[in-house]
Amino acid sequence: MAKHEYFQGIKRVTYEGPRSDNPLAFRYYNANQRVGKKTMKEHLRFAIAYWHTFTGMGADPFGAPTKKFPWLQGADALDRGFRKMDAAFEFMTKIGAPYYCFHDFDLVEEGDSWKESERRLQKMVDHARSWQRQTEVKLLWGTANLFAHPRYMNGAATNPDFRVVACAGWQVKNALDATIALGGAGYTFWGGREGYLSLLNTDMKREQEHLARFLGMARDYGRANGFKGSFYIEPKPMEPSKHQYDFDAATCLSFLREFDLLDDFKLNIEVNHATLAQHTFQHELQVAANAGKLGSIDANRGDYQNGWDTDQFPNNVYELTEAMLVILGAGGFKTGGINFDAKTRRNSTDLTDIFYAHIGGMDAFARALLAAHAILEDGELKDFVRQRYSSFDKGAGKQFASGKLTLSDLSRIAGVFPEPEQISGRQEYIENLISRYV
Ligand code: XLS
Ligand code: NI
Ligand code: NI
Repeated sequence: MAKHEYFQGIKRVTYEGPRSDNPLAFRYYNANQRVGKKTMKEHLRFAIAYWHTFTGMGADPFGAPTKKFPWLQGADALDRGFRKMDAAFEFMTKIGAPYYCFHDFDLVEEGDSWKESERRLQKMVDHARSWQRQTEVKLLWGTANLFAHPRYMNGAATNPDFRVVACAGWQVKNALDATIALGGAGYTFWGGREGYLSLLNTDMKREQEHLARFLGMARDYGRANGFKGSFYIEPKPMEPSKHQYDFDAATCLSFLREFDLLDDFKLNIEVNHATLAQHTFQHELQVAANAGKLGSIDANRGDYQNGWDTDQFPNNVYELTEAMLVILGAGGFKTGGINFDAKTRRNSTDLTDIFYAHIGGMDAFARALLAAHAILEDGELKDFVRQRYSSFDKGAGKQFASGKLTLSDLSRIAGVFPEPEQISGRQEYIENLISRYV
């Protein structure tokens, strides 16, 4: 165990029920409460994002960091890495999160040589392994930061300079090794710089072919070295690049299909990325689920007035209920989970704020899970949708759906009927039905 307690005065956060007014207790998230066939903990599989929570110090394009994390005060990089990890495991244990996610260089700062970086990473992996043994916290997924270093300004796997692509390969190999060593259930690719700023200097076709080649190499390496978890692609339309190749779920699926990568990759859907692509989160989840590729989610929320990834903590129970309907409908998480890719605001500078943020997010998802489960149990919503399409379950409608009719048949059948009567879509009725459970 760590010698030092970073979150002093905060005990393990427990469930106290909806009537509690203790700001450091859960009012809905009750880890071992059964909801259908699984406990809340098994359904939701919460993960803490190492980058926002322990590394993100509140800097923005207009100002210096505001957060004085005591674990980042150490004298040298490894020392800071160890302290940060001690703080992370203390936090994750106190909040009761079963998982975490990291980028390679969230764990420890990159060194000034390949060798030094690898040495540091190795030390951090050993430290994490020992923490995982002492606690029940596990790794949901690992990833490589292929966007922060200046060498990636023109892309990582899609960089026009092969030497930079090789650097990205070095990083992904190490990040995969770390993920495998720590028993990670997944490995994520988020391509913030895999895209372009101007088409005038870009060979888009070539870059996309390189990206596919690179992903295939990572898959082969992972599989050959014992990685049995899921590979995820995390769609995002823009920011930091102007045009990103993994624009949204549909774009990613068509890319994976084109390059024959669909068998090994699933999607990691992030709320704020969905809204940046002008979709709802639910829409993106459903597109992934329809292809059998709904792997994991990055939970956060955007801002209605701002057009960028504000990564706020989720708090809209109605919207989350709609999302949980899709997730439960698709059979729930297998290797994936709910990673809070969210950060406290720049002016939330107390360490306790990190607890309030996660408690709020976890409670919001717990309420949404309860509501969505009850809605599915009740069955009216499902029946309504089934009924809406029931003309395809019999007679000519069924023949059409199974490909037994021609366009001429349709034309002949249309002539037999009078003008179809109006059938209401009843959106408001259905919305009220959801409200009853929220
Ligand atoms: C950035 C992404 C990033 C990924 C991991 O917008 O959400 O945090 O989740 O690289
Ligand atoms: Ni994300
Ligand atoms: Ni994001």
